[in-house]
Amino acid sequence: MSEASGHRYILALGSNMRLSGVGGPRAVLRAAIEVLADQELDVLAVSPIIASAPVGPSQRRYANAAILVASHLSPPDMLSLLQAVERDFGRQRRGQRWRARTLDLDIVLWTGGIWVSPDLAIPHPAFRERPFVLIPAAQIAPGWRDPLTGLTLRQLEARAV
Ligand code: A4P
Ligand code: MG
Repeated sequence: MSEASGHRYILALGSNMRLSGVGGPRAVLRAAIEVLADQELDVLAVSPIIASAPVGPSQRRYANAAILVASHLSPPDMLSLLQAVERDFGRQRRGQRWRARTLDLDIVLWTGGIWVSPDLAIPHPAFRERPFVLIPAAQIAPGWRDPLTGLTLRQLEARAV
């Protein structure tokens, strides 16, 4: 699609489940990036897909990646789009917390700086402590500065790993 423009976003992708008809977590991420590229955004850069040990209650290893996109969508509209794609990938709730997940899509940063509303915070509140977000994000946008700390993704990555 190419009516993008306006804003740029860094999105984080994670999966630690197979999806029948698609494959394992890496295949899920590749398929999700293809689906996103058909939506109201332009995919400008895709990181390598990394394998990472689970943080939190899940036992299964994750595949993680980050993409840089351009889009006219506002943050709430971008979140709605990402949640619709997550639903398409059959994310299932198990027990009280999200444990294993077919696909998790988070907004890490956007060119508008800080956004805070009841159901959306940008920068993503946890990204500075998460190598599985910082390693791929620093590969596609090393010089992008976190508006809260003033540090670049490369600097945050060096601190976290
Ligand atoms: N929300 C607020 N800000 C944002 C944002 N910037 N981007 C809200 C996306 N969503 C945002 O998210 C819950 C709510 O967060 C959303 O409805 C949205 O309004 P969720 O993804 O539906 O639920 P969750 O995953 O249970 O919560 P949370 O805290 O986002 O989970 P995490 O912290 O993202 O943990 N280990 C490895 N190695 N790799 C991973 O990818 N991922 C998780 C998920 C845990 N461990 C992992 C990985
Ligand atoms: Mg999420």
